[in-house]
Amino acid sequence: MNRKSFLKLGSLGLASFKNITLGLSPSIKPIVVSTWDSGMPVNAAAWTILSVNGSALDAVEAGAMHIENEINCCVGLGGYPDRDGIVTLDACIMDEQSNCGAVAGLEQIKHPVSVARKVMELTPHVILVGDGAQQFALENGFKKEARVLSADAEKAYKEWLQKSEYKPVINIENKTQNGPFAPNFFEDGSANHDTMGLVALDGAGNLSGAVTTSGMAFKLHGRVGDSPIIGAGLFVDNEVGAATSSGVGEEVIRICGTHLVVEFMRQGLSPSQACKRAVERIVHRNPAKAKSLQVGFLALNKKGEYGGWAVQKGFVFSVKSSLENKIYPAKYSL
Ligand code: SD4
Repeated sequence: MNRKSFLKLGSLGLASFKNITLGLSPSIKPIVVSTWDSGMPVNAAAWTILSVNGSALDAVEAGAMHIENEINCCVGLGGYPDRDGIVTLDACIMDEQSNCGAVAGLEQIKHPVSVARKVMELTPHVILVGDGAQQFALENGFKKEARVLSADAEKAYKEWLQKSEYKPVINIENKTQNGPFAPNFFEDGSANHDTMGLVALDGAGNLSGAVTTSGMAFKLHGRVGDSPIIGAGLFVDNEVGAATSSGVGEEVIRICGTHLVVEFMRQGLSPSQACKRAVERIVHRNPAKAKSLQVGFLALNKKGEYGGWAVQKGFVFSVKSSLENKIYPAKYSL
């Protein structure tokens, strides 16, 4: 190591130390942040690419694919079905040049995030839905998987069918656990989140993001949430930062949530303050309703600083860089 790079490393370390003592996230690259504690293995998959100078785009796709592979997880084909017992998947991806692609209501395809990337790279469009998305996937070499529910999903669906109560409440860890509708909980009380959103900053200083989900459990067939919608579930602006969301997608769509977070960062707010302001927009619109819903935002800026904020207690996010590999609880408004 020559003197110049040693000094650079020293000042970086010092800046990080200063930030940590001030309670701010350190400024560093590469870095990947993702929603929930299930983001830890996702970040590890993304890190295999970021740590060898790979692109943020490849890293976020690898991270999302990792969790889509987990058949007993909540996100991909192992996720909970819609009201009719069919698993439909939503995903999107966005790169540093504002290229983006998405799929919604995709059935029987294991890696919706990769189909979304193909939509971005091979078509002049941004979103493909339903049968058209599946047709496009098959034409591009993706395999059609059998239509089977994972053991967890089948059990939960059978239980839900007993009442067939259409009362989607998601991600409120402290409130739904004993409530009438708690699709995100296993018997042992552990959470089963159905969305993975991740954003990354690579060594070259470029940002990208991806989201993949089976959507809200037992949703109406055809319902699309925020996750595949650019500006709602994911937004990347390479000059400013990137953001992703989890929670009740309808609330995020109504305020163009992640676009709003990025715009707040553009105005100079830190990632966590930007997320807070977007959450406040949801709460302010309807404070009574906000008490019974959860939305969490997670943001990363161009400097590698990150932060999250949620409507309620319970939203956590995972961070991986050369400085740390950790899960953080997000602060919350209510
Ligand atoms: C949706 N935002 O479909 C997703 C659900 C989610 O963890 O985030 N679940 O509305």
